[in-house]
Amino acid sequence: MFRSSAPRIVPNSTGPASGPYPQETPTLERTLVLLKPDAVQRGLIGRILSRFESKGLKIVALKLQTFPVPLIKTHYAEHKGKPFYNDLVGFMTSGPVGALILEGNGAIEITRRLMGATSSAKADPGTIRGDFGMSFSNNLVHGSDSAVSAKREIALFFPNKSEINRWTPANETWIYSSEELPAPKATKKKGK
Ligand code: IDP
Ligand code: MG
Repeated sequence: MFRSSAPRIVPNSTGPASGPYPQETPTLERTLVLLKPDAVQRGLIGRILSRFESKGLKIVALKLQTFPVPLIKTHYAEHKGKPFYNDLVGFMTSGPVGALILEGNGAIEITRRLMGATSSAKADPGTIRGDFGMSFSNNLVHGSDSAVSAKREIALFFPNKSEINRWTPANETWIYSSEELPAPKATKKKGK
């Protein structure tokens, strides 16, 4: 069957399960990921992106930039006043940061699990922080922690919608079963 290249974000089914999938398939989500300055300086961009790509998460936006202090302060506003806040802002503005948006069913929680615990020293082996880091603060990656955070952070780092791509990976029908495939975007009829 022909599938549009433009997926839509759909809510979970709340009705009774008609098969093994509807209640288990998480919502199609987008999440913001930052490859922190330590990941860039240590030449780990490729290996970290590879973790997300290999999992089946789709990169829909990607850029490398040294972000301004006010933007990083806004991003980490929840930590304002904590002892590590100033160092965190200094660290995050010390050089280029990779910013990307990942899309996939359940992308927010899956990304956090791939990243591992905040302290790289304590993060499980097999996670990005657990495999590549030793530090609490220099912990390589950021990932949105909820749907509300993801929406806010995506708007902050990708205010220009033209930077966000709608595309269908050639292997998508192998990553998901037919029941789990992100639904194609409904085509608007003229005059409606
Ligand atoms: P998260 O990145 O796992 O969501 P948060 O608690 O939101 O962790 O903290 C944001 C970032 O602030 C962390 O990723 C880390 O870089 C830094 N950070 C958090 N707690 C500490 C601390 O106690 N000491 C130093 N840096 C910290
Ligand atoms: Mg956090």
